[in-house]
Amino acid sequence: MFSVTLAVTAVAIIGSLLLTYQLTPTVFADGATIEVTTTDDELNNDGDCSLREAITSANVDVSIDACVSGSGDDTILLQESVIYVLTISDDRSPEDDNLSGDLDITADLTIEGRNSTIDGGHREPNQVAEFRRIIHAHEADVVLNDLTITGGVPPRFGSNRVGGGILNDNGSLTLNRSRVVGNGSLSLPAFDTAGSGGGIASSGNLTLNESLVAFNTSSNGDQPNTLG
Ligand SMILES: [Ca+2]
Ligand SMILES: [Ca+2]
Ligand SMILES: [Ca+2]
Ligand SMILES: [Ca+2]
Repeated sequence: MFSVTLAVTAVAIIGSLLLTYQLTPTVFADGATIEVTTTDDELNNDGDCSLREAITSANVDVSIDACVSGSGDDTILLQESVIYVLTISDDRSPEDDNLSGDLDITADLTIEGRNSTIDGGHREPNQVAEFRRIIHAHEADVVLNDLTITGGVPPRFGSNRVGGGILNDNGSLTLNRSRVVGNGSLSLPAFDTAGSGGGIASSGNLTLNESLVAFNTSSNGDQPNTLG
């Protein structure tokens, strides 16, 4: 009698496990689509989703402000044909946590630009821009589609003083139908700036499809692993 009860109980437990397994959907981290809803450069909690907030959501797979939480290899969807002007400066203390200055991408990410522009505000060759590089990719696979990167200059301080528009730091960067124009990498002796890679500096894989890297300024001439 005891053994029969045990067997019945064991079957019931296994049946319960099977039922639980079948009813619980398997969740794969196959990427979220994070929709940007404001052109403001901000990292706050005012009920919208800025580009900077979306990138942090994708980097760490949590929900920032009203952004959808990232989940693995994410896609950020920009608004169509608008300009995102970066305004949070890190002029004197460049950082890599996407808190200020350049937009730091630390996980695999696609940005659907929808013909929009990210603008760092840098205009004249000799202007010491208050705002810095546009995109800093850290050992990540990054794909930029239908996006324009303009008005960026590298930080004047810190170790990565190259790449005015984009710095691809040991990752894989692909540009499709995108433009990197009007960025600058200046030689500023007082600040010991390297001054190369006006458009893009890349220490990883770089692929350009139907894309333009032009009209960028570099006072240091062409250097290895730099474009524009
Ligand atoms: Ca916000
Ligand atoms: Ca992610
Ligand atoms: Ca950075
Ligand atoms: Ca930054």
